[in-house]
Amino acid sequence: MLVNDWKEFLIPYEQAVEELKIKFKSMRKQYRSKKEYSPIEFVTGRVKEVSSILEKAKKLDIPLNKIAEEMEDIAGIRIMCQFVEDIYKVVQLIRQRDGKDLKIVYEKDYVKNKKDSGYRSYHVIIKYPVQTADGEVEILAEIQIRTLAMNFWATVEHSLNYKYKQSIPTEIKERLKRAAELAFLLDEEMSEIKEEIIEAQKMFEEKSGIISDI
Ligand code: 0O2
Repeated sequence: MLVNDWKEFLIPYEQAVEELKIKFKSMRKQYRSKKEYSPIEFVTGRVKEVSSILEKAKKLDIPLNKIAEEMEDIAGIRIMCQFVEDIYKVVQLIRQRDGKDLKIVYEKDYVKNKKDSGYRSYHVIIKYPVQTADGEVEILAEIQIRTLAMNFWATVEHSLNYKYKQSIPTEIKERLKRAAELAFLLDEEMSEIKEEIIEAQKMFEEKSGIISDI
């Protein structure tokens, strides 16, 4: 595919990422304007780089003409939560939209079933309709839902994988696995005092009059 063909191919994915980011950010806003606790802390999104698409296609043996059908994470949304329980609340919020503005294809719970690397996150693969100048296009997108601690770990591990070209030395790998367990322990400890934390955050926001539009 030529550069311009890729640009055109990625347009609906870019649109989907922007729309989904707005939708989840606005859920957070709605909770906050009702002065309710939001299970969504913050939202990010990205369209996969062409070089990463090609690398993954090669790794998974996906022919170029099957990329749109078979590659699930060209459009990716990440939702960060404060507590592990919030992840499942967000999953519920997504399930409530199933058959409305999106369709759930399948879910992967890497929170309860961590990957060998130590990776934890909840993935929901969706089909999302995008209105384009040429009519409606349905694209696949991946929503990753994780705690702040899981996100810290995954970001660090992702950079190390990049540095070591997917072959992290065994000792660092072991340390990362331990770090993943410690991050999960942190999440569990925080959950134990969740109510205290939420109350303190509420008091702090009221005192300082913070109105966030994130
Ligand atoms: P990027 O750069 O984030 O886009 P697999 O075949 O099991 O390796 P698969 O089938 O593509 O992976 O699906 P899976 O397991 O749902 O993983 C998709 C995405 O989840 C990855 O995208 C990562 O974003 C994230 N992920 C999965 N496993 C790990 C892990 O061990 N460490 C980190 N840091 N992230 C992970 P990409 O395409 O790998 O990368």
